[in-house]
Amino acid sequence: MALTLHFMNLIVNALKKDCTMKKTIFLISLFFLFAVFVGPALSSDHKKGQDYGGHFGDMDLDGNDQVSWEEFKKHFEHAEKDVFNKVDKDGNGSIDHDEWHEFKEQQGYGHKE
Ligand SMILES: [Ca+2]
Ligand SMILES: [Ca+2]
Repeated sequence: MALTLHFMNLIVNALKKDCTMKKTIFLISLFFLFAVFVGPALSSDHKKGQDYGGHFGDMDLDGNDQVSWEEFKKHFEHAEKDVFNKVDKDGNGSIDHDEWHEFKEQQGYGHKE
């Protein structure tokens, strides 16, 4: 991570220079704050707060083997139409089994237990 390296460089430079202990401690604290709060946020940003995992059958409320946007919205609290359209590869307005499993594989959900 470029930002992490940047902070490490700051600390190293601070140590090299005739800088006070206070400044060094400040920079190290900053680094830890960054690692604890910003790091996890950056590494999980591809999910954008909504975890699109789940079983097809759980989403298909009326059991017609198609998940409509209405059903998708009910299943995912923060569902985005963009994501739905992306999953609906053939653009017929609903997600079928194949489209859903293809999407999950792309997102890496296929390897989760
Ligand atoms: Ca349905
Ligand atoms: Ca479709």
